[in-house]
Amino acid sequence: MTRSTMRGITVNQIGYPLYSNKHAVFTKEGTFQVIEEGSGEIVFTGQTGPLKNDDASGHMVAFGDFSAVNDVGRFYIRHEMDSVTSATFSILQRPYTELHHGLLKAFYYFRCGQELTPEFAGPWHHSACHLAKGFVYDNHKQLLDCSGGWHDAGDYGKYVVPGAKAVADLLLAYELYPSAFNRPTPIPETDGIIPDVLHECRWELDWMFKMQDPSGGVFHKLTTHQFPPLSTLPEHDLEPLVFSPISSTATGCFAAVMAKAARIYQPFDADFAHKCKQAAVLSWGWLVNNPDVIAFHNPPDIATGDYSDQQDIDDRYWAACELYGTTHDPIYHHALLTIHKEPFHKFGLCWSNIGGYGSLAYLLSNSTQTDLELYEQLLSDLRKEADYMLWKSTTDGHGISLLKDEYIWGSNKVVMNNAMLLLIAYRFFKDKRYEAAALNHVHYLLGRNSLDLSFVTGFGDHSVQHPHYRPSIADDINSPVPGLVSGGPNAGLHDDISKKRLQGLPPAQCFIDHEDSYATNEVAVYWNSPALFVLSHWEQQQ
Ligand code: G3I
Ligand code: 9MR
Ligand code: ZN
Repeated sequence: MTRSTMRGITVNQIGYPLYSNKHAVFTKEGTFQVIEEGSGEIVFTGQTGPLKNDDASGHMVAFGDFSAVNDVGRFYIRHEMDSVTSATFSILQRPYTELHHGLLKAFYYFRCGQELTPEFAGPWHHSACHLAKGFVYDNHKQLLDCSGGWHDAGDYGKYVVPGAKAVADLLLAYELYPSAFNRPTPIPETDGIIPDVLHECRWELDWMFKMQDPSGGVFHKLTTHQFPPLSTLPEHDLEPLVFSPISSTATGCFAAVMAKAARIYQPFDADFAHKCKQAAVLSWGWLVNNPDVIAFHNPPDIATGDYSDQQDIDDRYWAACELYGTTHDPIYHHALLTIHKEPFHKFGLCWSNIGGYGSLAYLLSNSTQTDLELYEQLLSDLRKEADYMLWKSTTDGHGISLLKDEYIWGSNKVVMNNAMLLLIAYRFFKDKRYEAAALNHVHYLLGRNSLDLSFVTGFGDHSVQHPHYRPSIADDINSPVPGLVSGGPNAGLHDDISKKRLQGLPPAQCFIDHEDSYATNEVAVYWNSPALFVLSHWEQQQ
């Protein structure tokens, strides 16, 4: 069973960079034309390639190459045998500027504990939420400040592990592409001195400090007992807030991201950088004193997201690598060399498998104590990983690195994480094929997919309208908050409406733009963050 696409021609609905490879995806072979929107002038006529079966979507698809069009403007595409035209798109030197701002601004909308004012939030303003103190689960008498940070997603929970991933992506984006952040976003802290992306991350880091116990252990999450009803505005969610127990995954990620932040903020605010470093060192001490996995499982009376993970070796590795990069202390070098010998995925960029950030910290560090053998090993592993993604991308009908069975919960995050890895490989090996493959992942996210849908709210002429995002469900504004990356197709059919409406569809079609579909159409900070990293590559000033 297949569902037909909205249009038989899909494109990146935002646009294509000048002089890049430009392809549309067709469901019919034949002659096509690229037409300038304003004048109606045909600027290019081409032939599609041959149709081939796209396993993931169940469609027959053909690429149509219009790379030769290098005029700046706004265009659409028409197939000779069809009256239906594609979405419109731009060709520009830097087509993603607004989108890049939107993806960063989304983090402002995710903020907790602060009034979002009309000046910065437009119609989506709301008063400050979740200001009450939280109870420590294991010690109900203890009440602690827990305000600030970002809501995780469509729910209002705040979880350390995914929060750390999101901050890491943003800090990495700034570290590798600083010039992409030259223009203000703007947010309340915009001062023209510290880049807004660092202001935004600090909002989350300041909250994270509150999640650290004096022992150095870090509480896994801060949530209510249950998810609030869908129609709840953030400031109306007044149920008690609970610090769930400490986990070794949260503690590892906390130590890692704090150590990374210490390096990044050093030139701007040495006191803050020092505070981050101290916090990281304290948590490392806890990890050393607690060598066994302290995995998190929801206590019986707590039903919010669990981010449960039986393995903490990747989190410990990331922590050791970042602490080494920041302090150059051989203790951490010894620790990371030891941990590296264990079998785990060295380039995972997902909350459940996060060791990749450790490997990247090591590869990007200029430290003189670098172990050459490990460095070479990591480089060769990075190349293998990128080559595998490249291979998958060349076999896929839409040019992305997802096999049929990789359309899981949050598949768009996998798409963006993979694009991120390809771009990092491009940085080391200067192989243009990696950069081109990463750009195909961007095209997929923004509409060149079998649903003809841009997965970023507010961006593209056919974009997600009904995300599983409580503020937008509960408000009376038609448009969703803009700049949010939807989870994307999930063949697991993990929610009722997916089970009902998507049964039997090919994996890439298992998506429904409905507010009830948390398993396909929720939004989350750590889905926005790799997208922001990836788009930063095309936003940098050459
Ligand atoms: O990794 C396996 C894969 O090997 C297997 O083939 C596939 C088959 O379904 O499953 C994959 O695991 C999935 C995992 O996500 C991948 O990260 C699980 O089935 C799936 O249940 C799990 O979903 C997680 C979901 O919470 C439910 O626990 C998502 O990753 C995670 O992003 C999501 O996070 C939620 C928070 O709990 C609450 N806040 C919102 C947030 C986003 O929806
Ligand atoms: O809204 C919740 C979303 O943020 C989570 O990702 C999801 C999975 O844990 O759960 C959602 O909440 C639903 C709950 O799990 C089951 N009852 C309906 C809730 C709202 O649709
Ligand atoms: Zn809040």
